[in-house]
Amino acid sequence: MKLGMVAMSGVRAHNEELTRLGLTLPGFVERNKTIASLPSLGLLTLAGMTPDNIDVEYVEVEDIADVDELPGDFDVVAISSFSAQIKEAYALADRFRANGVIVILGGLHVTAMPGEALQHADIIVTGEGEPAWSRVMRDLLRGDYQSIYDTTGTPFNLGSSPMPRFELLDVDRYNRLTVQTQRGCPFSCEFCASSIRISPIYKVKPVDRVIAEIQRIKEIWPKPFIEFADDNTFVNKKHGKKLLRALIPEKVRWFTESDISIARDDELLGLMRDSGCAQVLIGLESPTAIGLHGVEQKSDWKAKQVDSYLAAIDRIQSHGITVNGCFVLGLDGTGVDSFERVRDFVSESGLYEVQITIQTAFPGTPLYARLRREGRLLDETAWELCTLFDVNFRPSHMSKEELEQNFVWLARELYSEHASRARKKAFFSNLHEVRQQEQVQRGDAI
Ligand code: B12
Repeated sequence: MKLGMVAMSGVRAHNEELTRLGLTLPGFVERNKTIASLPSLGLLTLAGMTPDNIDVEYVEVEDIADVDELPGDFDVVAISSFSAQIKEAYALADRFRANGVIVILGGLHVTAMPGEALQHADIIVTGEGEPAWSRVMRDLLRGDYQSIYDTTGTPFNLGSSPMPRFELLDVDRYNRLTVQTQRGCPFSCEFCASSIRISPIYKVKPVDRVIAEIQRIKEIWPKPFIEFADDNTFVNKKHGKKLLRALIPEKVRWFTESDISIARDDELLGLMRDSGCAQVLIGLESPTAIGLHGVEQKSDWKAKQVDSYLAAIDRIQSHGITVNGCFVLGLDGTGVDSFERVRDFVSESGLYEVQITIQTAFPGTPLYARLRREGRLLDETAWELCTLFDVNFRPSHMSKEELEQNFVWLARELYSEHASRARKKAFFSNLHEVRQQEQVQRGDAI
């Protein structure tokens, strides 16, 4: 049996002005180049638990309009995709099926919309892929399979994680590779469409397994840059420190996502620096409590942190770790003044890097359910708008057009060559000052 792992790849935006801007603004171009080339870790992971008697090939499809001939000579294909490209994934699946190829679909969108996905697949897997994969493969080999394998009630133990088959990749195509150290998040943000939707409980992968994955990557790429495909790496500070200590001898540069609480732990920050952390991405979401109220649904945690943002960014960056602060525009309660507030906060904070996105109602999220109830979704199944750069709902305190136009304005302000350069310069001069102060305190200057 020949199995094709087909990853939908590349980045997307429908907003034409923004797409045009993306081609010209240096900050935007740089960020897009960095993230656009990442492989599907989900498929590589499942490839790692596929029996040896099945031939596996990994293929990436960026734009189905470019696919004249279907890739490979497969008996079965497993297609991965997120909401933004799900319609393209369905079109591809339909073509494979018309050619007699068995199609398996799974992942975040399929878990949120199983009925829809089933119309384009022979088999769907909802929830995490690992608990179902061996059964799916066994049933396929026997020629007797089910149409739905639902793992939502059987959480996967990351201690049994298979080794992703990184060797299936043509590594020259990538500027970084991903490793996952955890799934889920202890917080519950209304808009979050990430791993919490398939793994409601926060869980970590044992340190030795993470290190084994990095060592495997180093066999095919001696000095890799690692992006942790995590949502919130350092929730458990004790585990985080253990991971960081084990990372130090690996001598890799890495990037991850975390919440702001890391700023309160100097030992953790020191270990992050010593183990090669190049950047940590933090969802600040809004510089004002207005936008943050109600975002985190368990204890309004995000709104409670906003007063500490400036000091926290300063603390993290003073350890030589750059912070990529993420802001969501169009949050309920925020109006047209929110764009200037973000711009001003970014320059006041000294953030090295910034990411702005538009609030997006992804299927399966509490936000989607609420906006649907309130009749505020512009089109309930316009999944192609789930790009984080397009508007798929009616904002509460501005019009859709105001949100779009001001977003483009903010992108111009933040990603101009001048602004990007000023942020980098400010980071290094602050760091220089911190180092000098430390020297004086230690008495080195005398
Ligand atoms: C790496 C990454 C990318 C990469 C690689 C994408 C790829 N081909 O896999 C790139 C840079 C290309 C990318 C692009 C985009 N991304 Co992205 N990305 C991520 C990131 C950081 C990590 C994903 C990951 O590797 N997870 C680890 C793996 C192991 O988990 P997994 O993929 O969910 O797979 C598991 C299950 O879902 C399941 N499974 C998955 N696929 C399949 C397939 C089959 C057949 C089966 C059986 C099971 C199965 O089994 C796996 C093991 O349990 C996440 C954020 C995060 N921290 O998770 C965002 C994230 C997935 N991206 C997101 C978005 C919005 C985008 C873009 C739309 C951005 C844009 N404007 O272009 C595009 C979409 C392009 C597309 N291909 O559809 C959203 C998706 C939300 C959603 N529900 O759709 C996320 C969650 C971030 C967010 N802010 O919310 N992304």
